Amino acid sequence: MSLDRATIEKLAKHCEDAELEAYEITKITEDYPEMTYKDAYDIQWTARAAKEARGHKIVGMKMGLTSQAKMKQMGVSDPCYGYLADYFSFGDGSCIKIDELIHPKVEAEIAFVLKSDLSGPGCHIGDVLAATDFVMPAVEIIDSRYKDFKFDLKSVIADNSSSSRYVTGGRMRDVKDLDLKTLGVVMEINGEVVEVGAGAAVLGHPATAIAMLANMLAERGEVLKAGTFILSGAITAAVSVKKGDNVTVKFQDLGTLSFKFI
Ligand code: 0L1
Ligand code: MG
Repeated sequence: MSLDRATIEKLAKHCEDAELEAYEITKITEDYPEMTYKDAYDIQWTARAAKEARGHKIVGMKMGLTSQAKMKQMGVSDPCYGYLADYFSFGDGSCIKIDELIHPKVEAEIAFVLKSDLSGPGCHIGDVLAATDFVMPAVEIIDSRYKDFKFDLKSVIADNSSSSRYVTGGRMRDVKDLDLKTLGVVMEINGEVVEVGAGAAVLGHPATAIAMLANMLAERGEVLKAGTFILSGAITAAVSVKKGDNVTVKFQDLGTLSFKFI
């Protein structure tokens, strides 16, 4: 049974207040076990509309839980998506205020920027590669609002799939010149290698995650417009960070990006 509109709005505010004021909440399915996947996305889209109504711009999308290892760890069988708001976005060399976040973790990702619209159903990796203007390095900073990062898939979807900040840098490249499946990544924190990975960690190929996003959005009648920036999902495991940490990620063929938590 679906939640009513008033409850969807109440829960959207509940999750968004926790994001804006950086405090933990318990997973919402504990109080609303009857919540459906559609309710979860309705909550996410309602919080997104609230940000836009306050003058924020939605600057992109993200796919989450895209690695088999992470899906297994969380006991879920499907990835999820979220939106990226203007104030989530940081450039290479930035300082990110950790006190605005709860328990952030960093994960290396490949970002796609589209040159033509992409829509489902039936969207596949070939459609994605043909519609991609360029790819570039990114690091996502995830920050589940749920206590101890403990959640289920519906709760995490309602919480905008843990989106909080992201950093872009390095070099933009044409996908024709790269093998995104074998593209390697080395993540260092304070000069120490903490994670390594390759693009295939993302559903076998990062473009698969973009196709999946187009197909999931089609269920709501939504299309990925030309120019959309999309984080395709984590290549590395997510690593917890603390104040003062310097994060550097080296991407094969795409350059390096660095930033600091202050
Ligand atoms: O971007 C991600 O893969 C994270 C999605 C949400 C799950 C989490 O917070 O770990
Ligand atoms: Mg991510």
